[in-house]
Amino acid sequence: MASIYDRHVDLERFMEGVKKRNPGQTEFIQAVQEVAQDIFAFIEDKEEYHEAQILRRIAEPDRVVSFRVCWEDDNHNIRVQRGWRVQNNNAIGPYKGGIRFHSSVNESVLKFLAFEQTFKNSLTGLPMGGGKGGANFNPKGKSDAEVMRFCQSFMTELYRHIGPDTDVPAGDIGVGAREIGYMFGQYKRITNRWEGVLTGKGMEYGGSQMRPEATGYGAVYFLRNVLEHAGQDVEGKTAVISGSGNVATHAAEKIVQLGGKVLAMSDSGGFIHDPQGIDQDRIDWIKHHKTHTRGRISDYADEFDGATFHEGERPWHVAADLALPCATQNELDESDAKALVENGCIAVSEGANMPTTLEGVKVFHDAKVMYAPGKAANAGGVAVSGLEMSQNSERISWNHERLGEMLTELMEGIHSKCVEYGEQDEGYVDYVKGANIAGFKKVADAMLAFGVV
Ligand code: NDP
Ligand code: 2IT
Repeated sequence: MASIYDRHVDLERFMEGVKKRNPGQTEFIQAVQEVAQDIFAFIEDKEEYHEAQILRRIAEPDRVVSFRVCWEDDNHNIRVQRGWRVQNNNAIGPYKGGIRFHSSVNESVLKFLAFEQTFKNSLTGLPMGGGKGGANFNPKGKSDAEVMRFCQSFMTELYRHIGPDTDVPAGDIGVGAREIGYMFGQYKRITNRWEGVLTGKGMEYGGSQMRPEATGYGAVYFLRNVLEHAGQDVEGKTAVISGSGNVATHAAEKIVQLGGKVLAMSDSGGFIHDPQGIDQDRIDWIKHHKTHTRGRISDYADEFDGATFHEGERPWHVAADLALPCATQNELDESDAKALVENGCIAVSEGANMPTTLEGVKVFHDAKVMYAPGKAANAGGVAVSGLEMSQNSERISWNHERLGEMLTELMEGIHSKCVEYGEQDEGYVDYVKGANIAGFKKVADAMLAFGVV
C-alpha cells in the first residue's frame, strides 16, 4: 500500500525536525547535528535504516526523568535543586553514563551527553546502553556534610529509576569518589541491597582498579594510537591540557610517562603556563590541591617559580604539538582551533565530551590535524566502568596491571573501528566519521532486530 509518509527524509529536513522538537536545546541539537551529517551519508543507500527511522529514534531519549532535590544547608536554609536522569537508549545493554553536578546542568546538556554516550558505549564493544544524569547543584564551597545531604536526597529519588541491569550511573564533572560514596551508601540503605548499581566506587566497596585513571590514560592511549597510525609518537612532544580535574590530571600524568611535556592546564578561572613542564610532582600537587584542598589552579603560579596564571583565559594560544581539551563542552572554538593550527599543533585528543565547537572541528579537518573526538578518545572511562560491572557481577576483582592491559586493548579496538569507517584518501583518518558510523551501526542493527519498539 502506498504511503504519503516520506520515510527517506534528507539531512536538512531531519535537522529541522530535531530543532523543532527540542526548542532552545542548543547542546543537544549540536550533538545530533555532528552525528547526523555522517550517518546520513552512511545510510544513503541503506533503505532499512530509513524505513525503521533508526536515527530519529536514537535522537529521542527513551525517557527523561526530572525531579526535585530538596536539602538543608549548614545554616539550616532549605535549598531546592532540579535533578534529572536521561535514559537515551538501551538497545545493547543497560543504560550507562555519568552524573554531573554543576550549576550549568540543564536538560539540553544531559540529553546531549546521553546521546553521545550511546555511541561511545557502543564503540567500547561492551554491552552498555547510553544515559546521563545530574543536577544544577554547585558543589564548590559546600561542606562535606552539605554535599552528603545533597547526594542522599538526590539518590532518594534516583534509586527507583536505576539498577545493575537497568541503569548504572557513574561520575562526571563535580561527581568523584566522595559523591559516589555518599550516593552508593544511600542506595544501599534504601534498597538493602549491595549491588553494582554505580561505578567509580571506592576500592574498599567494589570499585575497580584503574577506573580513576581510565579516562585520562585512555585519551592518551588513543592519542598514541592516532600518532602511531601516522608514524609518530608522544615522546618529545609538548602538550596543552584544559581542566585540572580527574580526566585532565590523569591525561597529564600519562603524557609525562610517555616522555611528553605538559605546558599548560586550567580550571574555570583561567590557565597556568609552566614553560619548564608540569612534571609528576607538580601533577600530584594539582591533584591534591583540586581534590582535597578544593583550591584553585591559580595557586599553582604562587607555588612554582616560572609559572604564570592567565585569568579568564583558555590554554589554546600556548604553542604546543598536542592539545587535550579535558574540561567541558564548547571550550575550544573556531578561533582557538585556528590559533592551535597556526602554532603547529598536529593532534587533538578530547578527554571532555564535545569540547570543540562544530566550527572548531572544521578548522582541524581542513588543516588535516589529527582530531580524535571525545566519544572515541574518552571512552576508556566508561569502558573500565563496564569492567567494574563485570567484576561486581562475578564477585571478583582484577589487579591494576591486568586492567591496564585491558584498557590499552580496548582503546586499540576503538581506534581500529574508527580507521575502518573513517579512513580517507592519502591515509588521513576522519575520526569523527569513523566513531559515528561504528558507534551507530551496532546500536542500529540491534534496534532493527527488535522491530518497532
Ligand atoms: P572534574 O569535575 O574532575 O573536573 C572538571 C574540570 O573542568 C575542572 O578543572 C573544572 O574547573 C573544569 N570545568 C568544569 N566546567 C567548566 C567550565 N564551564 N568552564 C571551564 N572549566 C570548567 O570532571 P572530570 O575531569 O571528570 O570531567 C571533565 C570532562 O571529561 C567532562 O567533559 C566530562 O564529561 C568528561 N568525561 C569524564 C569522564 C570521567 O570518567 N570522569 C569520562 C569521560 C568523559 P573548576 O574546578 O574551576 O570547576
Ligand atoms: O562521559 C563519560 O563517559 C563518563 N562520565 C563516564 C561514564 C561511566 O559510566 O563511567
